Amino acid sequence: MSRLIIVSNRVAPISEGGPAAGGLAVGVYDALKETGGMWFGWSGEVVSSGQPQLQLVEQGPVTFATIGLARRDYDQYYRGFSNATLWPAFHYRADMIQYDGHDFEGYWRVNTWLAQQLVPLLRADDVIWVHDYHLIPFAQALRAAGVKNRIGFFLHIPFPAAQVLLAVPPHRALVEALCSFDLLGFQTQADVRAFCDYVVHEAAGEIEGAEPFVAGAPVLVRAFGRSLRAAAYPIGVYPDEIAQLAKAGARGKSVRTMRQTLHDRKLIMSVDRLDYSKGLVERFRAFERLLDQVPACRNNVSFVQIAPPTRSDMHAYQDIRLRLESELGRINGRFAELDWTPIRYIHRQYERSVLAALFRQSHVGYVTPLRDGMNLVAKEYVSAQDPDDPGVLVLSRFAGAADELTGALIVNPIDIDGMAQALAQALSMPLAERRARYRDMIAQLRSNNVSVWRDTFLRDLAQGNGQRPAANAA
Ligand code: GDG
Repeated sequence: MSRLIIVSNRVAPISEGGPAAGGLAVGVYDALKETGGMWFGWSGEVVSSGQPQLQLVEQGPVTFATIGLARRDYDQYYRGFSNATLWPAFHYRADMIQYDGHDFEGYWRVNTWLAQQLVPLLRADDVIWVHDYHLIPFAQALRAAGVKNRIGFFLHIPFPAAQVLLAVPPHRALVEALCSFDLLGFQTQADVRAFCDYVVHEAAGEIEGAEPFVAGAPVLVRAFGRSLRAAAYPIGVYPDEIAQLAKAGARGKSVRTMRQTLHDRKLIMSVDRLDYSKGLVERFRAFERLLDQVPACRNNVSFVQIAPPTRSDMHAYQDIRLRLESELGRINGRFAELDWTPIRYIHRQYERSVLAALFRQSHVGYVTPLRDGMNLVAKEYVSAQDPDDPGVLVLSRFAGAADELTGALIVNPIDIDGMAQALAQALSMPLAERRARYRDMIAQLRSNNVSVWRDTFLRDLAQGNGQRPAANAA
């Protein structure tokens, strides 16, 4: 069996309890543990003097190959083009896109340099799986260095509609670079459709194969003189492991203390990195609307928002934090009682087991991003429920997870009244309906867990780009 090489911007620092916050880290580490192989990428360190050095650490079946970034590279590649240009553009926030040509050059330069660091570690039959928007030019750089291995790419965030992508000045170079991969994986069919639409209408390319763009039946793409394949591979979780974690965690101290301070109140629960794509301000306002419109909820419902910091050295992230905390103060000031705080907001990370246990304790999982590639929290919330007395998921239609979790109450996060109504419905939903919705969702999560996601992608990658026969892989 070929060795698997995972390439991602950040190689997650692994501790006993698994990787720290971040969907990519959780999904990829779980996958690599099963197959063994190498995980290559940035160590998370910014090196202030001298050349960054590659470090190799073996941990069981996984080799971690990490390297630091020079300050200028971090600023241009990571903070600049990846997170100030691509992240807002790919989340449909054309109003927030910042563009600097030097950052774009830095993005390309760092991708080329990282690819050159990987080349000496490669064997002829390795299968290379590159992850996410930081590394779009990676295959082009490997090909330029003579690498002929199979190279696949999975985009964890949405692929935007062509009209939004056109706002990124070097859009053509990006899509051309994507066409150097053998297989492109997206979270949803809508993302595949958006990519194909760009290829056909903006790059005079051709698509063979038809909708629905399902995993296991990729379409053939011909563009920029290359052939490749593309399909949707919705990322999953391990629902049974999460359920175990949730059951065990319920006996832990944090959860017991929490239950005591809640008394008999119902609990609404949200967990997100503090990112402007996650719709936190709108979510707080919809909870406020619920308290306005359903007085019985006052002092009878508590909303806990856990929002660990992310990219906090960027202005856009400092702004969203200020806006959120100002809304929080206003809403709590308006409704709080001496013995009740409506929104408990925690700007810190918790252990996975505590989160899972809190999900199980809560009556509503409130997951309402403005845009999200998939959203693993939605899947983790459902997984953590008690099958006999499950909570209700309130889920944004703009999360990729909404395609699969049809048993959720699906909301539009812009529609504050609609979200308040969904919360009211979730809080009073009869047990039989909660069970039926849960059964529907948990069956879906079990049938498309993270192993299925990985195996389907890797199986399709092994079949090549639709042009070269598989025997010519190395
Ligand atoms: C990207 C895409 C896509 C959160 N807080 C803590 C914590 N987390 C964990 C959650 C979950 C993960 O981080 C977050 O994953 P999401 O999927 O919700 O969102 P992103 O980080 O934006 O991930 C996303 C994902 O990649 C995978 O493809 O679904 O659309 O944007 O697992 O539980 N974990 C711990 N403490 C926390 O405080 N331990």
